[in-house]
Amino acid sequence: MIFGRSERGKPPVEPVTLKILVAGGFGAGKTTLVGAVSEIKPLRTEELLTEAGRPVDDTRGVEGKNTTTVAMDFGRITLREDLVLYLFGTPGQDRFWFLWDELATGALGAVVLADTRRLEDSFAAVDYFERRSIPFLVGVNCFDGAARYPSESVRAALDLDPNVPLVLCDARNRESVKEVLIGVVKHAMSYAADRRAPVTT
Ligand SMILES: Nc1nc2c(ncn2[C@@H]2O[C@H](COP(=O)(O)OP(=O)(O)OP(=O)(O)O)[C@@H](O)[C@H]2O)c(=O)[nH]1
Ligand SMILES: [Mg+2]
Repeated sequence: MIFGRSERGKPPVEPVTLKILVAGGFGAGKTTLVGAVSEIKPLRTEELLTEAGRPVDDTRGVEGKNTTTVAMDFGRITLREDLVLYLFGTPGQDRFWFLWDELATGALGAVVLADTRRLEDSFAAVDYFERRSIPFLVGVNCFDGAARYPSESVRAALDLDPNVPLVLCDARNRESVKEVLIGVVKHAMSYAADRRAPVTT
């Protein structure tokens, strides 16, 4: 007996896997974001912030924080049955910057998490992706008690190109983080499509 296409069971789909970086300043919520959406137990490389590190670890504004990422966070999320994201959270402190190039290799796009109380901490991440032409989206992590600013002011302060998306999010909330990740995938796809488009004169 011959089955029509619709009668055959759907063949298993081989998902496309994409690598997304989660960057931003110290304590912006990168580890929290990866942990909020990952469907596998996230790999973390947290070390305690110690008294000895006080002169170099600037914890102003994040006084409750007692650990920091020293290598990376790693997590995975299936956005659709045919689309899986591997998330790589970067360390936030300057002294671990040498790891960024390694982590950025092969990344489709990036999320720059920003905390409006320490916006200047995200300048370096914005510069990093701009210089390497890696498409990125800015996620403003709305911490409790932090003042809310209009998106336009945050965009101006970060000197963002008009085509860079900026969204408000809560790094602790799975649905909110999913929106951010969908946003970065869409942005990276349209960025890639624009680059492929033939130049007409
Ligand atoms: N209120 C609130 N707290 C948050 C949010 N995101 C993170 N936090 C808290 O802020 C602190 C810093 O979060 P982390 O996720 O460790 O920040 P990080 O960016 O990974 O930090 P580094 O790896 O040290 O750069 C933690 O104590 C979190 O519980 C948020 O959206 N709202
Ligand atoms: Mg971290």
